[in-house]
Amino acid sequence: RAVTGSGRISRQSKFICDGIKKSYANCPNQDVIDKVYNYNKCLGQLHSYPTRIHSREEAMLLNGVGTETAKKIMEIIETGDLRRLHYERTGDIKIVETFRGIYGVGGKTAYKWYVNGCRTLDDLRNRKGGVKLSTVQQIGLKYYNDINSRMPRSEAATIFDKIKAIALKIDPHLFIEIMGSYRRGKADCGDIDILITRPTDDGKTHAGVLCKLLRELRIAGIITEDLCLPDSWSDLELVYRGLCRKDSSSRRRRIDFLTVPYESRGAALLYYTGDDIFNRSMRMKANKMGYSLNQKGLFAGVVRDPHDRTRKLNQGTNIASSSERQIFEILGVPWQEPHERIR
Ligand code: DCP
Ligand code: MG
Ligand code: MN
Repeated sequence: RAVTGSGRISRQSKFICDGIKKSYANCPNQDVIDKVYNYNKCLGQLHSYPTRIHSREEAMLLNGVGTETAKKIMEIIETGDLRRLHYERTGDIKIVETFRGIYGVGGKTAYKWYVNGCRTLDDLRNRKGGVKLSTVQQIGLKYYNDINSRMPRSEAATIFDKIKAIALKIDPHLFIEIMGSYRRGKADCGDIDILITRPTDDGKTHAGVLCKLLRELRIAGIITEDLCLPDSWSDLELVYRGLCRKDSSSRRRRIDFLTVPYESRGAALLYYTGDDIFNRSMRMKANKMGYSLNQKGLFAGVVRDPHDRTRKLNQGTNIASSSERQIFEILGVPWQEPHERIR
Protein backbone atom coordinates (compact mmCIF):
# COMPACT_ATOMS: atom_id res chain seq x y z
CA ARG A 1 0.00 0.00 0.00
CA ALA A 2 2.82 2.32 0.89
CA VAL A 3 4.41 1.43 -2.38
CA THR A 4 1.57 1.57 -4.85
CA GLY A 5 -1.26 3.24 -3.02
CA SER A 6 -3.48 0.32 -3.94
CA GLY A 7 -2.82 -2.34 -1.38
CA ARG A 8 -0.87 -4.36 -3.86
CA ILE A 9 2.37 -5.10 -2.12
CA SER A 10 0.90 -5.99 1.22
CA ARG A 11 -1.76 -8.21 -0.34
CA GLN A 12 0.69 -9.88 -2.66
CA SER A 13 3.26 -10.51 0.00
CA LYS A 14 0.51 -11.86 2.22
CA PHE A 15 -0.44 -14.37 -0.46
CA ILE A 16 3.17 -15.40 -0.86
CA CYS A 17 3.34 -15.96 2.89
CA ASP A 18 0.04 -17.83 2.99
CA GLY A 19 1.11 -19.95 0.04
CA ILE A 20 4.47 -20.81 1.51
CA LYS A 21 3.01 -21.53 4.94
CA LYS A 22 0.43 -23.85 3.45
CA SER A 23 2.79 -25.75 1.17
CA TYR A 24 5.17 -26.36 4.01
CA ALA A 25 2.75 -26.81 6.86
CA ASN A 26 3.66 -30.49 7.23
CA CYS A 27 7.39 -30.34 6.56
CA PRO A 28 8.67 -27.22 8.20
CA ASN A 29 11.99 -26.13 6.81
CA GLN A 30 14.03 -23.46 8.50
CA ASP A 31 14.70 -21.51 5.27
CA VAL A 32 11.00 -21.22 4.58
CA ILE A 33 10.17 -20.29 8.14
CA ASP A 34 12.81 -17.55 7.98
CA LYS A 35 11.38 -16.33 4.69
CA VAL A 36 7.83 -16.17 6.00
CA TYR A 37 9.01 -14.47 9.15
CA ASN A 38 10.89 -11.89 7.12
CA TYR A 39 8.01 -11.23 4.74
CA ASN A 40 5.71 -10.71 7.71
CA LYS A 41 8.21 -8.31 9.26
CA CYS A 42 8.47 -6.30 6.03
CA LEU A 43 4.70 -6.28 5.74
CA GLY A 44 4.35 -4.81 9.20
CA GLN A 45 6.86 -2.11 8.27
CA LEU A 46 5.08 -1.34 5.00
CA HIS A 47 1.71 -1.23 6.74
CA SER A 48 2.81 1.53 9.06
CA TYR A 49 5.03 3.43 6.60
CA PRO A 50 3.55 6.92 6.30
CA THR A 51 4.47 7.87 2.75
CA ARG A 52 4.95 6.38 -0.67
CA ILE A 53 8.32 4.75 -1.18
CA HIS A 54 10.31 6.19 -4.08
CA SER A 55 13.64 4.44 -4.27
CA ARG A 56 15.48 1.23 -3.52
CA GLU A 57 17.55 3.08 -0.92
CA GLU A 58 14.38 4.26 0.81
CA ALA A 59 12.93 0.75 0.76
CA MET A 60 16.11 -0.59 2.32
CA LEU A 61 15.75 1.73 5.28
CA LEU A 62 12.89 -0.49 6.43
CA ASN A 63 13.76 -3.05 9.02
CA GLY A 64 13.96 -6.46 7.37
CA VAL A 65 14.15 -5.17 3.80
CA GLY A 66 17.37 -6.33 2.16
CA THR A 67 18.50 -6.02 -1.45
CA GLU A 68 16.21 -8.83 -2.67
CA THR A 69 13.04 -7.46 -1.11
CA ALA A 70 13.97 -3.92 -2.15
CA LYS A 71 14.27 -5.21 -5.73
CA LYS A 72 10.76 -6.64 -5.53
CA ILE A 73 9.40 -3.42 -4.08
CA MET A 74 11.01 -1.43 -6.92
CA GLU A 75 9.59 -3.84 -9.49
CA ILE A 76 6.10 -3.21 -8.14
CA ILE A 77 6.67 0.55 -8.14
CA GLU A 78 7.96 0.53 -11.70
CA THR A 79 5.72 -2.05 -13.33
CA GLY A 80 2.75 -2.15 -10.97
CA ASP A 81 3.24 -5.89 -10.62
CA LEU A 82 5.52 -8.63 -9.40
CA ARG A 83 6.23 -11.17 -12.14
CA ARG A 84 7.44 -13.84 -9.80
CA LEU A 85 4.03 -13.86 -8.17
CA HIS A 86 2.41 -15.23 -11.29
CA TYR A 87 4.45 -18.39 -10.85
CA GLU A 88 3.87 -18.59 -7.13
CA ARG A 89 0.20 -17.75 -7.19
CA THR A 90 -1.12 -21.26 -7.52
CA GLY A 91 -4.74 -22.18 -8.08
CA ASP A 92 -5.61 -22.61 -4.44
CA ILE A 93 -4.40 -19.13 -3.58
CA LYS A 94 -6.52 -17.66 -6.38
CA ILE A 95 -9.57 -19.41 -4.99
CA VAL A 96 -8.87 -18.24 -1.45
CA GLU A 97 -8.41 -14.73 -2.88
CA THR A 98 -11.83 -14.95 -4.58
CA PHE A 99 -13.47 -16.07 -1.33
CA ARG A 100 -11.78 -13.24 0.56
CA GLY A 101 -13.52 -10.85 -1.82
CA ILE A 102 -16.81 -11.72 -0.14
CA TYR A 103 -17.76 -8.98 2.31
CA GLY A 104 -17.28 -10.31 5.85
CA VAL A 105 -14.88 -13.10 4.88
CA GLY A 106 -11.26 -13.10 6.07
CA GLY A 107 -8.34 -15.31 5.16
CA LYS A 108 -9.06 -17.94 7.81
CA THR A 109 -12.66 -18.54 6.71
CA ALA A 110 -11.74 -18.46 3.03
CA TYR A 111 -9.08 -21.11 3.60
CA LYS A 112 -11.41 -23.23 5.72
CA TRP A 113 -13.96 -23.28 2.89
CA TYR A 114 -11.23 -24.29 0.48
CA VAL A 115 -10.26 -27.16 2.75
CA ASN A 116 -13.96 -28.15 2.88
CA GLY A 117 -13.83 -28.67 -0.88
CA CYS A 118 -15.30 -25.41 -2.19
CA ARG A 119 -13.62 -24.07 -5.32
CA THR A 120 -16.08 -21.55 -6.77
CA LEU A 121 -18.62 -19.04 -5.56
CA ASP A 122 -21.31 -21.43 -6.82
CA ASP A 123 -19.92 -24.14 -4.54
CA LEU A 124 -20.49 -21.74 -1.65
CA ARG A 125 -23.98 -20.91 -2.91
CA ASN A 126 -24.71 -24.67 -2.94
CA ARG A 127 -23.15 -24.96 0.54
CA LYS A 128 -20.78 -27.64 -0.73
CA GLY A 129 -19.04 -29.49 2.09
CA GLY A 130 -21.73 -28.19 4.46
CA VAL A 131 -20.07 -24.78 4.75
CA LYS A 132 -21.94 -22.21 6.80
CA LEU A 133 -22.19 -18.51 5.93
CA SER A 134 -23.18 -15.77 8.33
CA THR A 135 -26.02 -13.42 7.33
CA VAL A 136 -23.49 -10.75 6.34
CA GLN A 137 -21.45 -13.24 4.31
CA GLN A 138 -24.62 -14.38 2.52
CA ILE A 139 -25.30 -10.78 1.50
CA GLY A 140 -21.65 -10.42 0.49
CA LEU A 141 -21.92 -13.52 -1.70
CA LYS A 142 -25.26 -12.53 -3.25
CA TYR A 143 -23.95 -9.10 -4.29
CA TYR A 144 -20.34 -10.17 -4.89
CA ASN A 145 -19.93 -8.33 -8.20
CA ASP A 146 -21.78 -5.22 -7.07
CA ILE A 147 -19.75 -4.86 -3.88
CA ASN A 148 -16.47 -5.43 -5.69
CA SER A 149 -16.98 -2.77 -8.31
CA ARG A 150 -16.65 0.99 -7.97
CA MET A 151 -19.38 3.44 -8.88
CA PRO A 152 -19.05 6.55 -11.02
CA ARG A 153 -18.85 9.75 -9.00
CA SER A 154 -22.17 10.94 -10.49
CA GLU A 155 -24.01 7.94 -9.05
CA ALA A 156 -22.62 8.64 -5.57
CA ALA A 157 -23.79 12.25 -5.93
CA THR A 158 -27.31 11.22 -6.96
CA ILE A 159 -27.68 8.78 -4.07
CA PHE A 160 -26.25 11.30 -1.61
CA ASP A 161 -28.60 14.09 -2.77
CA LYS A 162 -31.60 11.82 -2.14
CA ILE A 163 -30.31 10.91 1.30
CA LYS A 164 -29.54 14.51 2.21
CA ALA A 165 -33.07 15.64 1.27
CA ILE A 166 -34.62 12.93 3.45
CA ALA A 167 -32.24 13.72 6.35
CA LEU A 168 -33.00 17.44 6.25
CA LYS A 169 -36.72 16.64 6.38
CA ILE A 170 -36.11 14.82 9.65
CA ASP A 171 -34.06 17.76 11.02
CA PRO A 172 -33.27 20.83 8.89
CA HIS A 173 -30.36 21.76 11.19
CA LEU A 174 -28.33 18.62 10.47
CA PHE A 175 -24.82 18.89 9.09
CA ILE A 176 -24.60 16.12 6.47
CA GLU A 177 -21.68 15.74 4.10
CA ILE A 178 -20.33 13.17 1.64
CA MET A 179 -16.78 12.17 2.51
CA GLY A 180 -14.05 9.68 1.51
CA SER A 181 -12.93 9.42 -2.09
CA TYR A 182 -15.87 11.56 -3.22
CA ARG A 183 -14.71 14.54 -1.18
CA ARG A 184 -11.21 14.05 -2.53
CA GLY A 185 -12.69 14.51 -5.99
CA LYS A 186 -12.10 10.99 -7.30
CA ALA A 187 -13.87 10.03 -10.53
CA ASP A 188 -15.06 6.74 -9.05
CA CYS A 189 -15.94 5.67 -5.52
CA GLY A 190 -15.71 2.31 -3.78
CA ASP A 191 -18.55 3.27 -1.49
CA ILE A 192 -20.45 6.28 -0.20
CA ASP A 193 -19.21 7.70 3.11
CA ILE A 194 -21.57 10.05 4.90
CA LEU A 195 -20.76 12.19 7.95
CA ILE A 196 -23.62 13.49 10.10
CA THR A 197 -23.57 15.87 13.05
CA ARG A 198 -25.59 18.84 14.28
CA PRO A 199 -24.90 22.25 15.86
CA THR A 200 -26.05 22.34 19.46
CA ASP A 201 -26.67 26.07 19.94
CA ASP A 202 -30.43 25.47 20.26
CA GLY A 203 -29.78 22.86 22.94
CA LYS A 204 -30.57 19.91 20.65
CA THR A 205 -28.33 17.20 19.18
CA HIS A 206 -28.50 14.60 16.40
CA ALA A 207 -29.11 11.79 18.93
CA GLY A 208 -31.60 9.31 17.44
CA VAL A 209 -31.40 10.78 13.96
CA LEU A 210 -29.45 7.98 12.29
CA CYS A 211 -31.96 5.33 13.35
CA LYS A 212 -34.84 7.42 11.98
CA LEU A 213 -32.96 8.24 8.79
CA LEU A 214 -32.15 4.60 8.06
CA ARG A 215 -35.81 3.70 8.58
CA GLU A 216 -36.84 6.35 6.03
CA LEU A 217 -34.12 5.23 3.60
CA ARG A 218 -35.33 1.62 3.78
CA ILE A 219 -38.90 2.76 3.05
CA ALA A 220 -37.61 4.83 0.12
CA GLY A 221 -35.82 1.72 -1.23
CA ILE A 222 -32.42 3.41 -0.97
CA ILE A 223 -30.96 1.30 1.85
CA THR A 224 -31.49 -2.33 0.89
CA GLU A 225 -29.35 -4.39 3.32
CA ASP A 226 -27.64 -3.80 6.67
CA LEU A 227 -24.11 -5.11 7.15
CA CYS A 228 -23.14 -3.63 10.49
CA LEU A 229 -25.44 -1.86 12.93
CA PRO A 230 -24.39 0.04 16.06
CA ASP A 231 -25.10 -1.69 19.39
CA SER A 232 -26.98 1.28 20.76
CA TRP A 233 -28.68 4.02 18.76
CA SER A 234 -28.71 6.75 21.37
CA ASP A 235 -25.01 7.70 21.26
CA LEU A 236 -23.80 10.74 19.33
CA GLU A 237 -20.94 8.73 17.83
CA LEU A 238 -22.21 5.90 15.64
CA VAL A 239 -20.99 3.82 12.72
CA TYR A 240 -23.29 2.07 10.25
CA ARG A 241 -22.40 -0.04 7.20
CA GLY A 242 -24.85 -1.28 4.59
CA LEU A 243 -25.85 -1.55 0.97
CA CYS A 244 -27.90 0.95 -1.01
CA ARG A 245 -29.01 1.63 -4.55
CA LYS A 246 -30.01 4.61 -6.68
CA ASP A 247 -33.31 3.04 -7.77
CA SER A 248 -34.84 -0.39 -8.24
CA SER A 249 -33.00 -0.98 -11.54
CA SER A 250 -29.54 0.00 -10.19
CA ARG A 251 -26.78 -2.14 -8.72
CA ARG A 252 -26.16 -2.37 -5.01
CA ARG A 253 -23.50 -0.01 -3.63
CA ARG A 254 -21.68 0.00 -0.32
CA ILE A 255 -22.60 2.83 2.05
CA ASP A 256 -21.15 3.93 5.40
CA PHE A 257 -22.47 6.46 7.89
CA LEU A 258 -20.49 8.08 10.67
CA THR A 259 -22.11 10.39 13.20
CA VAL A 260 -20.01 12.45 15.63
CA PRO A 261 -20.56 15.07 18.36
CA TYR A 262 -20.56 18.55 16.83
CA GLU A 263 -17.36 19.57 18.63
CA SER A 264 -15.46 16.71 16.87
CA ARG A 265 -16.56 17.73 13.39
CA GLY A 266 -13.14 19.04 12.29
CA ALA A 267 -11.29 15.91 13.37
CA ALA A 268 -14.05 13.76 11.83
CA LEU A 269 -13.87 15.67 8.53
CA LEU A 270 -10.13 15.20 8.51
CA TYR A 271 -10.32 11.49 9.29
CA TYR A 272 -13.20 10.65 6.98
CA THR A 273 -11.73 12.53 3.99
CA GLY A 274 -8.56 10.44 3.99
CA ASP A 275 -6.97 9.03 2.10
CA ASP A 276 -5.85 6.44 4.59
CA ILE A 277 -2.15 6.94 3.86
CA PHE A 278 -2.52 10.69 4.29
CA ASN A 279 -4.22 9.99 7.64
CA ARG A 280 -1.38 7.74 8.63
CA SER A 281 1.18 10.45 7.91
CA MET A 282 -0.83 13.00 9.92
CA ARG A 283 -1.14 10.60 12.85
CA MET A 284 2.57 9.89 12.71
CA LYS A 285 3.33 13.62 12.66
CA ALA A 286 1.09 14.05 15.70
CA ASN A 287 2.78 11.16 17.51
CA LYS A 288 6.24 12.60 16.85
CA MET A 289 5.11 15.87 18.44
CA GLY A 290 3.83 14.00 21.49
CA TYR A 291 0.18 14.25 20.44
CA SER A 292 -2.34 11.68 19.41
CA LEU A 293 -4.76 12.17 16.50
CA ASN A 294 -7.98 10.31 15.78
CA GLN A 295 -11.49 11.02 14.44
CA LYS A 296 -12.40 12.67 17.76
CA GLY A 297 -9.61 15.21 17.88
CA LEU A 298 -5.99 16.04 18.47
CA PHE A 299 -5.00 15.08 22.02
CA ALA A 300 -2.08 16.27 24.16
CA GLY A 301 -0.57 14.49 27.12
CA VAL A 302 -1.45 10.98 26.03
CA VAL A 303 0.71 8.47 27.90
CA ARG A 304 1.43 5.28 26.01
CA ASP A 305 2.44 1.86 27.29
CA PRO A 306 6.23 1.75 26.66
CA HIS A 307 5.95 -1.96 25.78
CA ASP A 308 3.07 -1.44 23.37
CA ARG A 309 3.02 2.03 21.85
CA THR A 310 -0.45 1.45 20.43
CA ARG A 311 -1.91 1.11 23.95
CA LYS A 312 -2.89 4.39 25.58
CA LEU A 313 -2.72 4.61 29.36
CA ASN A 314 -4.89 7.76 29.53
CA GLN A 315 -7.16 9.81 27.29
CA GLY A 316 -5.10 13.02 27.22
CA THR A 317 -6.64 16.46 26.65
CA ASN A 318 -8.48 17.34 23.46
CA ILE A 319 -6.67 20.43 22.12
CA ALA A 320 -8.29 20.74 18.67
CA SER A 321 -11.27 18.99 17.17
CA SER A 322 -13.79 21.42 15.72
CA SER A 323 -11.74 22.68 12.78
CA GLU A 324 -9.68 20.84 10.19
CA ARG A 325 -7.54 23.93 9.65
CA GLN A 326 -6.65 24.22 13.32
CA ILE A 327 -5.40 20.63 13.38
CA PHE A 328 -3.20 21.30 10.32
CA GLU A 329 -1.87 24.47 12.01
CA ILE A 330 -0.97 22.84 15.32
CA LEU A 331 0.78 20.02 13.49
CA GLY A 332 2.68 22.57 11.39
CA VAL A 333 1.36 21.04 8.17
CA PRO A 334 0.49 23.50 5.40
CA TRP A 335 -3.23 23.40 4.59
CA GLN A 336 -4.17 20.94 1.86
CA GLU A 337 -7.46 20.81 0.02
CA PRO A 338 -9.17 17.40 0.08
CA HIS A 339 -8.12 16.58 -3.49
CA GLU A 340 -4.48 17.12 -2.48
CA ARG A 341 -4.65 14.66 0.40
CA ILE A 342 -3.26 11.69 -1.42
CA ARG A 343 0.01 10.05 -0.61
N1 DCP B 1 -9.98 5.53 6.83
C1 DCP B 1 -8.73 5.44 7.43
N2 DCP B 1 -8.18 4.23 7.68
C2 DCP B 1 -8.83 3.10 7.35
C3 DCP B 1 -10.10 3.15 6.74
C4 DCP B 1 -10.65 4.40 6.49
O1 DCP B 1 -8.13 6.47 7.73
N3 DCP B 1 -8.27 1.92 7.60
C5 DCP B 1 -10.54 6.85 6.52
C6 DCP B 1 -9.84 7.43 5.31
C7 DCP B 1 -10.74 7.09 4.19
C8 DCP B 1 -12.11 7.22 4.84
O2 DCP B 1 -11.92 6.75 6.18
O3 DCP B 1 -10.59 7.98 3.10
C9 DCP B 1 -13.19 6.44 4.13
O4 DCP B 1 -12.83 5.09 4.04
P1 DCP B 1 -13.10 4.23 2.74
O5 DCP B 1 -12.66 2.84 3.05
O6 DCP B 1 -14.50 4.41 2.28
O7 DCP B 1 -12.04 4.80 1.67
P2 DCP B 1 -12.16 5.90 0.54
O8 DCP B 1 -13.50 6.54 0.54
O9 DCP B 1 -10.98 6.78 0.69
O10 DCP B 1 -11.95 5.08 -0.82
P3 DCP B 1 -13.06 4.22 -1.61
O11 DCP B 1 -13.41 4.99 -2.84
O12 DCP B 1 -12.38 2.95 -1.94
O13 DCP B 1 -14.23 4.05 -0.70
MG1 MG C 1 -15.23 5.41 0.59
MN1 MN D 1 -16.25 3.67 3.46
